[in-house]
Amino acid sequence: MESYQLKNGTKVFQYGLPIETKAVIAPKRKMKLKCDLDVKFQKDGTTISIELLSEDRIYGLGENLGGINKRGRIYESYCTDTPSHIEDREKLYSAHNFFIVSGKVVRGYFIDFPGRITYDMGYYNQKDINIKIYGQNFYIYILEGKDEKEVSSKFLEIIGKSYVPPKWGFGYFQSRWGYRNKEEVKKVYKTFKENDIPIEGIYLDLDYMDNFKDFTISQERFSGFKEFVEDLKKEGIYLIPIIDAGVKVENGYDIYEEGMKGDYFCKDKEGKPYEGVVWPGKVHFPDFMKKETQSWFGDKYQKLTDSGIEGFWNDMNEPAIFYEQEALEKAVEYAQKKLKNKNLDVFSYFKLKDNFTSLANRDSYYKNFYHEIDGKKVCNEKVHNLYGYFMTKSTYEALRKILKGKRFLLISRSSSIGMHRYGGIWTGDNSSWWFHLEQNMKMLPSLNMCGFFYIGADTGGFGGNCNGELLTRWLQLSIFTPLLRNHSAMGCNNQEPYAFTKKVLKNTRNLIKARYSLIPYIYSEYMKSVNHYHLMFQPLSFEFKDVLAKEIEDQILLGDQVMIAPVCAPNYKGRYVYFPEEMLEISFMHPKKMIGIRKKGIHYINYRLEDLKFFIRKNAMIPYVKSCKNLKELDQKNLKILAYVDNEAIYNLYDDDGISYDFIKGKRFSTRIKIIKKENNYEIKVHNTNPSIKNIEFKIIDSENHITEKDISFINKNQ
Ligand code: MIG
Repeated sequence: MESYQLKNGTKVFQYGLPIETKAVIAPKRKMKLKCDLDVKFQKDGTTISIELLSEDRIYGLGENLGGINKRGRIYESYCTDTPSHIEDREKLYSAHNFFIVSGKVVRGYFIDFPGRITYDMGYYNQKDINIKIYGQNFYIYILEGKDEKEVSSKFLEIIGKSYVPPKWGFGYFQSRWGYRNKEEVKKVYKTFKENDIPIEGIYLDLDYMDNFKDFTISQERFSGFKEFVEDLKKEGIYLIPIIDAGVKVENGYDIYEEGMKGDYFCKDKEGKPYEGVVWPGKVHFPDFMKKETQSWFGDKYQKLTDSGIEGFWNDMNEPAIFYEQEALEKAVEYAQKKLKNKNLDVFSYFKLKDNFTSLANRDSYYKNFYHEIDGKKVCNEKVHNLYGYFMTKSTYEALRKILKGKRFLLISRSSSIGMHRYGGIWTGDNSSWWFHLEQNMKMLPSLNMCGFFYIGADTGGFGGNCNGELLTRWLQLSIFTPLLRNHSAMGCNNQEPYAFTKKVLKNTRNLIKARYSLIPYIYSEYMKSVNHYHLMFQPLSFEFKDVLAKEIEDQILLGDQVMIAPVCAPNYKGRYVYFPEEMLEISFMHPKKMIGIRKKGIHYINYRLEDLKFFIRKNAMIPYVKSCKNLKELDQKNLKILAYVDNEAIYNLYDDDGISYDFIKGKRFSTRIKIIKKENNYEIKVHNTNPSIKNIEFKIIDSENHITEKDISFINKNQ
């Protein structure tokens, strides 16, 4: 075993000869270190056990179901296309192998291994974490710190800065699988406009393609694509097309033919391109582990960027496989044999049925194809969790070149740590279930801990039929998530904000407007989190150390200044909220009566469908502006500040041009606001380098509920 230390003190233990995933980018220095982990090698893998004390809590593991506290459940890292996120689902589309155990001491663990890992987080045995790594070559990173914040920060530091979308990526996006043609897409936009609902863009699902072929456009449904893209862009609307991992096997299809000629596809046991079946029928999977494939496939995105496209979503990149030809044939054969002149008993019937229903994403398929890594053949199973990561990395690298210095929107369904530097993720095919709204919230801090910041769930739910109440409640959460997208599956009821009653339309419109008002805060918190390796969404327990705060699972902190507590069940007019400290309750939709201090403790909070509630922490503030129809029209001239100041509050409002990468070189704007409470007044100091801000309107509340209003005007001079 080799061991290393990273600059920030992280310890690294190397077992065997791991595959380099480049999840961590911090350089490592060889150093003799002792590993106190209980690591056991077995024939079929490695097990690690970690003792759990009764007070220990577990955080992290990114995209997974379960609580904010991950204890008491089983999880698996093996990226899979999971259409139904039921309560006991152990794995989803991504593999995020970082977790923190927090009790008397706080420790972070990252297992850098691209194959299957299972975690029993104190499920069978409450006193133990039992991890099984399906291999013997991996790195384990151990991070220590005084608290969860420090440990998660250290981890974010070693895996490198997260992907940053353009500012317009923070707008509202509408999506649906089944907007059949460009007229329908235009109509969606028109309806948003007519109903005065802000919108930034529309996602294009499989419908735009010709026969599910990547980088093609259906001439029947989306002819004149370039003009269509440009027309909408003139209105400020971006189109975001989907790209699938599998390439259709079809003579005459240029991508297929180039892929064959260039030897860019994954191979089967015999060395022929591996064949699976997905949307287009038979497909080959680009071998993203090969440099040549990465740049070949990446460059193909230009076919769409040439039409003015500046954003993509990479789908089915676990990769999802509906079936293998052979497996289907076997199932059919079995059925024919069983059915012929026979009276099926119930067990044979189940077996027959299962033969068909279990065809998708079988473990055996992933043993049947191979990648080429540094000239060596490696079975997919061994590097399974890297597929979506490397697909998205190749998209990112190509788009950086193609779009020159312009930022672009990029999300992927499958990911593992490392991919966070190249794109965001949506959390896959959830359902229009209340429980998934709650899961959405719980997942946010875990995703941040694993480096993913540009995140969001399908608002309203992907599968199933959403109703107006659920959509409204969901938006009350989603307007705080960096990626805000309402998306739904083909075949289910429409769920655009206008698809329900007038009342729902009014409420959802106001919520989306509120999102645009809050952009200064959301963007600022996003960028500061990424730049300074902080979490944007935190469990309460990371900030407050009392017993209750540690157990709160249905409220989280958003940035430095705000706590949110969405309603996640039907029929409620409010809910109980725990205040770990005094906070200012905001009814954002009712500016006149939106203010009230809540004392530390548990309070019942009215939370109507018409409202947007959040809570400003003590000695904190939030910036906002008037709403706009899309981010091109964002007007920050008149910045507003809502503050709760008991003695002194400071806020650094971050901003930049929103489209270039100049922020990396330090081209950023800052508005530093300091409010100090004096005897009967406030002293306000502002240091502003943001030329778009000309005036700041303050509304300051103290713990006695006294409201003070002030106005500060300045034309780009420091105060
Ligand atoms: O097998 O492209 O998660 O967002 O609408 C389903 C159709 C394939 C899965 C994605 C979903 C998308 C859908 N896709």
